[in-house]
Amino acid sequence: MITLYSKATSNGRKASIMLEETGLSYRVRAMDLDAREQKEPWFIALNPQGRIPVIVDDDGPDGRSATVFESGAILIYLAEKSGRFLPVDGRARADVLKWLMYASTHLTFTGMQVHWQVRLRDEGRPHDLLSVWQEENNRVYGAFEQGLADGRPFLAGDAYSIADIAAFPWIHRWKMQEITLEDFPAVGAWYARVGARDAVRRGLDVPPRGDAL
Ligand SMILES: N[C@@H](CCC(=O)N[C@@H](CS)C(=O)NCC(=O)O)C(=O)O
Repeated sequence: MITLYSKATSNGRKASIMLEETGLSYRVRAMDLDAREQKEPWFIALNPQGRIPVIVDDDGPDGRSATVFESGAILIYLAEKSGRFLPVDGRARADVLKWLMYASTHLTFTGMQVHWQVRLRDEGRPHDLLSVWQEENNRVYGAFEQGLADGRPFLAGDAYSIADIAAFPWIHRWKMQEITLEDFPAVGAWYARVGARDAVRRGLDVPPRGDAL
């Protein structure tokens, strides 16, 4: 059995969408980030950086329990465990990994900066870097637009992959990021295509969040 320690945030949702997509059996331990459960010693023992998501797989690759943190690493681990959404070799694997890394680094980091700056603004606190990060975020959306502009249905080509799962939860927050989605038509079409998947819709609400965001 896999235990997912998470909250339905953009990073947490990468893991929950993947678990829903693969059909692997899992249970959820909802984390109260406001109560700072993620900084308690028992959780730091699972992830030294004290952040969600984390999975613990009782049935790891060598038959022993395996703990995995970092959402991108979780996606690769679950892809290899299930044999789905990551080609085993060659060009197809390289195409998935390059977009997975781009989504896991630039998109994720830039999205987090915008999120924090918006939060500061909404709390009436200084948010001097909001426009800087929003500009960078637009640049990142531009890279996704360029990648999808040849009409491919998914980031790595014809097949849905963990690259799409890594990117979707952050692009799902485009309104909060104050992105004009019409400026990125290929991204908009991709977003609708991925968002229509049943497993994606289910995974967005794990653990139950109670709103559509
Ligand atoms: N690079 C990490 C980022 C994880 C992350 O920032 N998680 C956030 C929620 S989206 C978190 O746990 N925040 C609580 C905290 O920083 O204390 C990943 O991709 O898993």
